Amino acid sequence: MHRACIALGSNLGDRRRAILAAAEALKTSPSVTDFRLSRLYETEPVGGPSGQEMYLNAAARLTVQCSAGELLELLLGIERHLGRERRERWGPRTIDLDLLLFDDLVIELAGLTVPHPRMHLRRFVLEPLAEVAGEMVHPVLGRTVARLLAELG
Ligand code: A4P
Ligand code: MG
Repeated sequence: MHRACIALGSNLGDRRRAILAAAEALKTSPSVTDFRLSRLYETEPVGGPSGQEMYLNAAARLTVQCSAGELLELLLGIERHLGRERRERWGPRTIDLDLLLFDDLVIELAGLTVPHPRMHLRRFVLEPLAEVAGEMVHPVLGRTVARLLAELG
């Protein structure tokens, strides 16, 4: 059993529906138990081209029986499934699912970096995450999610 945290984001189409559909897909996946989703936060876009729509962001904490690599595959599969339904050609993505934390593991593979390299810098990640996993420790920085959020200033 492993404890993992996921960031969910959408700035295209029915954002709320995309986030709730992704959450439901995760929650009902056979390898997932103990799923908890934060509230949804409307946030200003950070980076990327100007004139982007506002994002809707959330975070989830879950317990999984699979590996981090298998969990990433599950996330990418859900992204593909939801993106395919409403994706505009070359437009922004309907749903972005990032693996933030996986137990206290530090993973640096070609297709998977955990903890997510920018999570500690982003309010749109830390604020929802603190709601569901405030006590979880960032294994590289050695500080809890709640403390990282407080330190953002
Ligand atoms: N990958 C490696 N590590 C991970 C991980 N821990 N979790 C690889 C998920 N994926 C990981 O991801 C590209 C590849 O990264 C994946 O195929 C996987 O093998 P992607 O999601 O297709 O690309 P991306 O979204 O452009 O990259 P990334 O890193 O998710 O972007 P960012 O930096 O997270 O920025 N502003 C607001 N307000 N809210 C947002 O949600 N999101 C972004 C995306 C920018 N600004 C935002 C928001
Ligand atoms: Mg992503």
